[in-house]
Amino acid sequence: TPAQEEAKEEAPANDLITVGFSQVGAESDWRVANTNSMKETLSEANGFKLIFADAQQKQENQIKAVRDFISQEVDVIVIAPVTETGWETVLGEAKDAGIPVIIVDRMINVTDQSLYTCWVGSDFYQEGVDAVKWLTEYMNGLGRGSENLNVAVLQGTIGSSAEIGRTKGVRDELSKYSNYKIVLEQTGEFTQAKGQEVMESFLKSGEKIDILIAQNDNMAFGAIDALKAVGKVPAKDVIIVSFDAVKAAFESMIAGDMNVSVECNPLHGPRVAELAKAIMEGKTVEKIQYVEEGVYPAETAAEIMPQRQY
Ligand code: GYE
Repeated sequence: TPAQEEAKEEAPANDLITVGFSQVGAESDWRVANTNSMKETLSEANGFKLIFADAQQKQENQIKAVRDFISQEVDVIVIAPVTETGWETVLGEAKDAGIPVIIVDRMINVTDQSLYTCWVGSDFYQEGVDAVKWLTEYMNGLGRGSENLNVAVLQGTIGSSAEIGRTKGVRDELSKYSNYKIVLEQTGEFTQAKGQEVMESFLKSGEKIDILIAQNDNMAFGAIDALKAVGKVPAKDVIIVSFDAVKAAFESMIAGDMNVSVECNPLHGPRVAELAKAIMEGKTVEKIQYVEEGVYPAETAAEIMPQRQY
């Protein structure tokens, strides 16, 4: 692209910005899209040398990776943290080494805000609220708005911002309605396999389930398989509310298996590239940056699907 050509001219090969990126893992379609976005943008053509480390969903691996980045004297460290807590020590080491840290996607929970330079990601709490706002309107539209409705929740990785925010947003918004009740809630680790397994156990529990809220699309896909396996019709017998809005979720909605997916945008690469350049030029950057997101119900899926980038 012309932009890449321009970047190439500006950044001679010996001037590449070295970025160490500690990624959560490859647990979901969202994650794969996030990795691709980072790899595509933090390319040599754009003036970067990217060192990529996959943590396999384990924070201890991330801490090791960050220490490696420090000893390799990278210019910038980027972390998509698995969980919010447990970052003080290693970020203190990065600070002592004078290496700026950009946090992407999930947040970290530290008292000393100088331990990272900036963060870019989603408002997970708002996503949870938006999901329930959509749900309650939808149930009203079905004429079921004042029924006693049982909700099952498949949570993401416990202690991750995406889980914490969505859980709280959903609970707070649901608490406004006395007829909605969360009867089952368990983690499916954000993976399809675990989502299916936990949904199977939800179904075996004998609880009546009217609505499933899966904290990401991949767990919803697993749950949909579990429902079909016991002869239930997903999106009808059990309303399916999900998060991320990856391409496969649009396919699932078009197939009639899912009712809604609340968007979570994984395309952080361009934003991170800009931030890394600005930081290297000594500029002050905004500390907290949220990305824009929408809500995509099944009715709009066929029309919107062709425009989706991930
Ligand atoms: O929703 C899920 C992924 O942190 C926003 O992590 C991210 C979440 C995303 O595994 O699919």
